[in-house]
Amino acid sequence: MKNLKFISTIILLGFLALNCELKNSKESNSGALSSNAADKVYIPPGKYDSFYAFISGGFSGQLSVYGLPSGRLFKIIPVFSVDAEKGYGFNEETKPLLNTSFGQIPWGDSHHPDISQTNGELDGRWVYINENNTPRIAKVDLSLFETTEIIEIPNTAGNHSSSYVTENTEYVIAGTRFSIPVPQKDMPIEDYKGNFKGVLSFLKINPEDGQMNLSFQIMMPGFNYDKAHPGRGASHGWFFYTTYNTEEANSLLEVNASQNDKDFIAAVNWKKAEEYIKKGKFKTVATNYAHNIYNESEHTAKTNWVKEVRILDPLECPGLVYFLPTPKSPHGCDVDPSGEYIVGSGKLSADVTVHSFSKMIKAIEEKNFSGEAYGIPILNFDAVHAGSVKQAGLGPLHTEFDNNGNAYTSFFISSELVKWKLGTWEVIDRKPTFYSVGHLMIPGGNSRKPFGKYALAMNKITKDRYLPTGPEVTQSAQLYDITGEKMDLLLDFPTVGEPHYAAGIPADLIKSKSKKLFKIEENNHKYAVHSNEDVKVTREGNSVHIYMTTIRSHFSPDNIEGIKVGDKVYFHITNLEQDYDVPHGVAMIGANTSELLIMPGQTETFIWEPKQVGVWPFYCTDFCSALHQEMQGYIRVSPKNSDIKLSWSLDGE
Ligand code: K7E
Ligand code: CUA
Repeated sequence: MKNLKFISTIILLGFLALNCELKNSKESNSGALSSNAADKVYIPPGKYDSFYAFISGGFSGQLSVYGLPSGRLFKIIPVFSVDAEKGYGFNEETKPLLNTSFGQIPWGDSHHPDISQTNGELDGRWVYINENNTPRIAKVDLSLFETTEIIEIPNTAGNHSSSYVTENTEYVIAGTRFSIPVPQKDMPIEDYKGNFKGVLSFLKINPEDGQMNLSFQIMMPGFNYDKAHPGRGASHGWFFYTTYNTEEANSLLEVNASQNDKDFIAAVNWKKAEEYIKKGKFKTVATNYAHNIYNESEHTAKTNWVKEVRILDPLECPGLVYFLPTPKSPHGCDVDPSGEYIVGSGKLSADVTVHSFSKMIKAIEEKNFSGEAYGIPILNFDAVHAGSVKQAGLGPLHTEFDNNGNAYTSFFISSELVKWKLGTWEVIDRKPTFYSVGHLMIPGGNSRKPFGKYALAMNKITKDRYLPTGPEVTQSAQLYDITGEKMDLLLDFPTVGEPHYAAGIPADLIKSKSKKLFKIEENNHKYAVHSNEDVKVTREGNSVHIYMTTIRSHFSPDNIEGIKVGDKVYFHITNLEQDYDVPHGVAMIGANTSELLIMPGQTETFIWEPKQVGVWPFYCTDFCSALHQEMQGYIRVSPKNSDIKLSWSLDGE
């Protein structure tokens, strides 16, 4: 019966959603653009946008960089997926970044970028982003706009409640969406309940270089930990996580994990966790995970294998974790700029539930509990509940905040953004999205100081919005002006992959720090060549190392002989240019890898294994000068048993 009732609710929600979409598209196919919308997003040629937006690629595994308000795409930063355009994951230098305990993984699912903070404000140094499928977190350096570190998260699966930073970037957190046996073992799936665990991870950040180190984990009950946000201001020192499947179902979750009227927001006191760690209240557990770090001076990444992790058990650490009852399979878990309000968006509820941090502290002091789950106290709902936004829409997912005490919630099913007031919970405005919005983003929205101005809705479905492109169509983002009482739709643009969260920041906070080139004298790559005098080709057995340089518009050397079938030929190429925006590329016929795209002052390597006798060309792939088409060379490949000596030349020298 219960199930039937649930299924009919779902069908009804689906029907309403369809209705809303139809209504939306009838209302106005342009999305009711106000007449001066074009002015507000038009950036004249040669002028800069005022914001950067870092938009996750979801199943593309990457992070794309857009300008706002124009919606212009500047760069796709490869993070968890290989990218042949840039040689990422193909060249020898970046391959180790994709190492995991499962081997080298060429793809990932990236969801939540978050920019580092100082005193609760964005400082624009690094972006952290999670990988959901093979649990990892990456650090992107915002002086390079490149991935410089990826750490694997052990004992977890579906790293979704991740990767948000605390207000002084003390920690970046990770959390498991799927509970699993910890440590992994062979056991019946039907024994899930009580035996599977959900592990939350705290990565300590080095304030100098942003480097992550897995400091400790917390062993939680076997729920699904969906989203998370840090406390700030008064609630700094806490982290909040939505949970669903508190039923601990292991099959047909769409029904079986939707039975409980309320799931929980888990409140974790990480300052208390630090005390317990100091007191030695942890267990050291054997593990094995990859920690991959890119060294900027060596232009090369290296993998460290870590063998241990410290785990805290809430049962032995009183005061570490509390549960706040929250209806109904909540997804988003968002904290307002003051740190007082914790917003839980029940996917299957029409209301948005808001908890109060100060009430939570009082309830803890008064031991105002309604029960416990696996020894973790459940706080009384009425004792922590601040208020609810009533009947605000269907399928609330995520909430962001402006700098005027307003909140903005995305509603997936009813396809809209809803603006409401913190404290009074009244709805102020609603605007349709086209269609089925997931996350939304306000620059600085996850900080003490949001910049307001714009909200960016990221939509899952575009259907009739663009020219059709076969069965697969683009996802989209929509930009709203939020400076007035009512939101104003300004712009609609396609995204790369499926965007989940995005992070926005005023351009002024990072643009002057953006690096222009690598100084050649600081290049400590093992195979770097600092001038054309030092180029050479060496042989060790059947490995041949070519120390090659590029400068407009030639390779040095450009003719090489004495290579044999069965050799393993390493092209180590140093770009000697010391000018901004002069990369050179290189591609070798028949190489089973991508091109290299080498920035000024940088060294990169690919491997070519010649299989056929002959004379084979290589060339520059980046149109670097008027004589780019002249930038080429030949390699002579002789039979395996040939005694032709290794030689190389440029212009016969
Ligand atoms: Cu809602 Cu992965 Cu943050 Cu997508 S998640 S929408
Ligand atoms: Cu170098 Cu084209």
